[in-house]
Amino acid sequence: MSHRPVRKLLAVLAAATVTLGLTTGTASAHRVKTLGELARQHGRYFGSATDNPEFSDAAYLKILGSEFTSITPGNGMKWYATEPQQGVFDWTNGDQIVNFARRHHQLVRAHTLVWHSQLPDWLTTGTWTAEQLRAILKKHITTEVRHYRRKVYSWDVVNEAFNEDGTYRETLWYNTLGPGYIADALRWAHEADPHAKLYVNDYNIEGIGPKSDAYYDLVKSLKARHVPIDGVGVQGHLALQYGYPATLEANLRRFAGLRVDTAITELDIRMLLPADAGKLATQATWYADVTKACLAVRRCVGITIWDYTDKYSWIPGFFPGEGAALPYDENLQPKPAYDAIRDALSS
Ligand code: 9MR
Repeated sequence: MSHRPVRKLLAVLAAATVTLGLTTGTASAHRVKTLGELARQHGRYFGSATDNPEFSDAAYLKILGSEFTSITPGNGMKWYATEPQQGVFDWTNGDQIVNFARRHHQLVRAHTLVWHSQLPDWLTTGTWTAEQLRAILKKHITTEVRHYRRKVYSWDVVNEAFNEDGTYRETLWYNTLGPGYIADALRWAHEADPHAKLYVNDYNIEGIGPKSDAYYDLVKSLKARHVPIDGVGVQGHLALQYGYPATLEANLRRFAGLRVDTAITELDIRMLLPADAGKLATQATWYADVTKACLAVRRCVGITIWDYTDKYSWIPGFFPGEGAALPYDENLQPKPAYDAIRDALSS
């Protein structure tokens, strides 16, 4: 489905929603528009990550299914989940999320094929020659991308390939295969689903700096060699205490100049706890500013928040003493950030 631009795909999905009566006649005219609907007016999606354990929470699912026009599995499509034993594939978690998205006429941003983290033990404890590892990587990519062929809008093909200083991160992939693993992965993914938009994705590349420069150079070189690359995913794990990335818009724009899409793929804005009205107000401004930066750049196709509620955020588990990072609180109530995003999408 995804050979069409995101603008057209969103229109097709919206038409399906109306045809199936999922929005109700007169009520819909007066109903407040969702984040997804507001973003669609700009030809963008507004999405959320989700995770399989959350599927037992009916109140959570109601908002997930109605407010957003795109879904990303936070963990369900990672290597440890999809190929837990060599050559044995398990689609249970990924399929649950893709099926939910289909029922709710949402795009799927699929995440992720090649990463150094959340790999199965058989892969990290084995000793592999370059030839063996290359075959393992090709088989994994080909099998997973084929399984989700025509069901997902895009793939984060390679995740977090660079260090902060712009040098290659020394992962299993880089150390064994050299930097060529990135182009290989993109080519194999393209062969397996020629319509999926293929991304590289990373954190701390919101602003212009050595790490985003490395992506700029990478994309330029991939394009020059006709390697299939469609987009750069800017994760957007921000923290109030580290300041707002003021060059975000300029950064998104320079990638558009390389003829690739961009997307904000894992947005959350954490703070030192406890939260207070002042911090929540600053957070709201930041959410609005990120939204406006994306809307200002034609090739920024959408925004995904890294789950939508503080109830299921990864932050408190990874950064003790920090949290309150998402637009809905732990009781699934909208925070000031939610209204700020709405305002930014409404103007
Ligand atoms: O949200 C994911 C969380 O549930 C996992 O425990 C964590 C393990 O590293 O990964 C989280 O998602 C990460 C994403 O896949 C890549 N970018 C950073 C995200 C936060 O760690």
